[in-house]
Amino acid sequence: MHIAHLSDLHFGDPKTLAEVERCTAFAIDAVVEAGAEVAVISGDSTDHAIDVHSPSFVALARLVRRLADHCPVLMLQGTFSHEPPGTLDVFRLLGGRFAVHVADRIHQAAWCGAQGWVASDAWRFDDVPAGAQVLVSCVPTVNKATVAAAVGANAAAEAVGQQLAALLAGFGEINRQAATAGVPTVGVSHGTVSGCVTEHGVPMAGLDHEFTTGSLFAAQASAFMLGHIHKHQAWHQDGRVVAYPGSIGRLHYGEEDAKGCLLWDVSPHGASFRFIETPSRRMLHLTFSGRPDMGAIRAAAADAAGAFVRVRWQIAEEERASVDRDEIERLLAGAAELRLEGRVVPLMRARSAGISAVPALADKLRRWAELAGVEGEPLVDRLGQLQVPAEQIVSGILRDAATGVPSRHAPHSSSGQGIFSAVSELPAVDPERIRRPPGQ
Ligand SMILES: [Mn+2]
Repeated sequence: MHIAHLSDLHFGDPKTLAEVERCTAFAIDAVVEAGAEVAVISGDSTDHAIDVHSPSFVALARLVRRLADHCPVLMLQGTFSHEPPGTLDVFRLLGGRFAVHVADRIHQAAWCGAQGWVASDAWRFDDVPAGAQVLVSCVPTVNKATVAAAVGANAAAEAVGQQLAALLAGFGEINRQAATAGVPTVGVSHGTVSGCVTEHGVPMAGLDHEFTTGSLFAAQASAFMLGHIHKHQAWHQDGRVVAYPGSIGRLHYGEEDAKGCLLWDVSPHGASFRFIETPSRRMLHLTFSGRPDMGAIRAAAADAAGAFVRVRWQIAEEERASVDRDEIERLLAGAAELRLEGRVVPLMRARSAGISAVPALADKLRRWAELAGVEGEPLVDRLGQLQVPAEQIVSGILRDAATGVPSRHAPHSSSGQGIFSAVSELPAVDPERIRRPPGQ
């Protein structure tokens, strides 16, 4: 049986509507063309709660309807923050040549041709329904809060994994029965497989994820169709396959891989799939650890036409003015979107190498001045003046004020001048530097 598998459509954000609509429409055209017999959307059809009058909602409904006019559709509940519970209810009413089955509880569903979708009352069927053409075990997003209420917040994540493993293994028997009867078996869920890699290349290790590949394969379904992780990836075992198609469109900078959907070929004893790439937008990110390299930007400009481009740089405070934003904008004028993200590193971040090895405070100051490129001796002189007892400084100031004649009241001053005259000689100092001394 040929089954189309789309996931993580994320309709809702007006800024990405054009992207997700174009990619979803392309994917549906492709799977219709390829003769998909059933379609599965494995969660996160929406990005957040959306109003029914929003263009995103209408676009999604129109596309799901188009799919339902071609073949039976199964929509699974995804992450609650993306798809608030109840979001999918309306799709049951959508109509179309074939029914849309909404899977928002743990159960099994079978596509039975003329009888349409048949769902189990309990978490599984006792027997494979008569006329079943495919048996689908549905495990929508698990509400960790419910589990936490039962076992405590600290244990909730691991408990979810353990309970899901027991549940999945529980589907094994009926799936074996179906296979024996010649019915293809499918699992559909939304969550993280321990050891998978996110769209940003981060491996998801640890035990606090919903699934392991072992627990998924234990369900004995020929194909396990997953959603949640936006990077396409798959695992194989004895002809059985677990896979994420990844998100249908490119939603964020840094997502390098091709985007698309899967067209599965599922038999009672095994599965394979073909990845169908969608025309996701090109996103180009240029990152510089210092000043933007105009040569590199010029070289990238040829490729930037029509792409979404982000240029990031990191620059010291005093070099801030040396970045020619206008020139960057001019070079990348052909981009569909241009984001310039300059990060100014405050002076306070500068480390003074070797300063900790110098014992005397005056020498530390000299070393700092040397590294910071400022003249140090006048500062060392003032430091000496500040190191006398405060009373002595105050009485000196009061004496000066009374006589109107500055006197030498700072005994360590090598310049032989008083505080007032010394201060008047100080170079203009950026108040920021006074408030945020180096090393803090
Ligand atoms: Mn998602």
